Amino acid sequence: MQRRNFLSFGLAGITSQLFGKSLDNQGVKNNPIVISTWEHGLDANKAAWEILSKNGKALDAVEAGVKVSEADPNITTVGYGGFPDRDGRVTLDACIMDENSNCGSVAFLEHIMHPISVARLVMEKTPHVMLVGEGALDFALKNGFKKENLLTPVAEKAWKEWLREAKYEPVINFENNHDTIGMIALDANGNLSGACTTSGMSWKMHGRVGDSPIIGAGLYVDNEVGAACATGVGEAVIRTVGSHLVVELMRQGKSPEKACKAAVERIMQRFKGFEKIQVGFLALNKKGEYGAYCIQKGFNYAVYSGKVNNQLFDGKSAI
Ligand code: SD4
Repeated sequence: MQRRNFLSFGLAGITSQLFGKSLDNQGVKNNPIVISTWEHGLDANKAAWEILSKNGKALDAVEAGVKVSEADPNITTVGYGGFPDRDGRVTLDACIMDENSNCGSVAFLEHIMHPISVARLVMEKTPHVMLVGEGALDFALKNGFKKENLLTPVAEKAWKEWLREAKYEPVINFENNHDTIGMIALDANGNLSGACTTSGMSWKMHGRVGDSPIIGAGLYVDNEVGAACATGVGEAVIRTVGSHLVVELMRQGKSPEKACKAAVERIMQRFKGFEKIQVGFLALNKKGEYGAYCIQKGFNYAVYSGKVNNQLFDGKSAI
């Protein structure tokens, strides 16, 4: 008897090693996948896939993935190198959510290269979901994060140029205004997690917070159904609690793309002047199906899975 048990466990172990799949979590087996917004999602996906392809957790994958964008000074819309607000201050928003509906968020955070990791710590170490401004900074510093200058010479120059006219007019798909990274992953155990991080709209008012750190707006994960994230003008996304809406529409049976489309249409019904703004949603369901939809042409997203080798796709658009 004991020998038979030993043999069957041994075989299960060998099979799982061979096929690279985990057999825990009640035997659920899945093909991992990670998807993320915009072209810089390609580099971010690579870091996430490193973890997912070794049967790592979706939560660890999304954190590691978006950290790549946060640390890249050439991405002027996320983390280090992000364009500042109209007072020349780089203020960051980020949130993270796991398969158990645990979530953490930071907003209006300055001087910290990896707001997503602070958001994760808020989730794991505090009784709260969201910390903002100085409170978030104090919390980060007490937990070993370093205070850094995130305003790069390029961002400072762009800000000084903007100051000459000081006109606040977000430009559709202009990379400085619409390049938040939202990332969603499904791991080998069939668990979903997501992360979203941004420096927000360039030249925003000091203190402005967008949708990206708001659970339900910039990101939402429901491990029963799927997950969604948003990019574009946060004011429009918050008004419709966009990512939560997408997940609820998937719960009602819509495919990821159809759910994103319906959420975009809701914004277009409610938001006067939608012709002048971009909003894009990206979604993944529990089966690993994904899709996107946006108001304007020009939104793309990156997919990495066992079947898709880190490719960029165009989101369908309403206009
Ligand atoms: C915001 N949604 O702060 C963010 C901006 C963005 O791609 O998505 N940029 O409103």
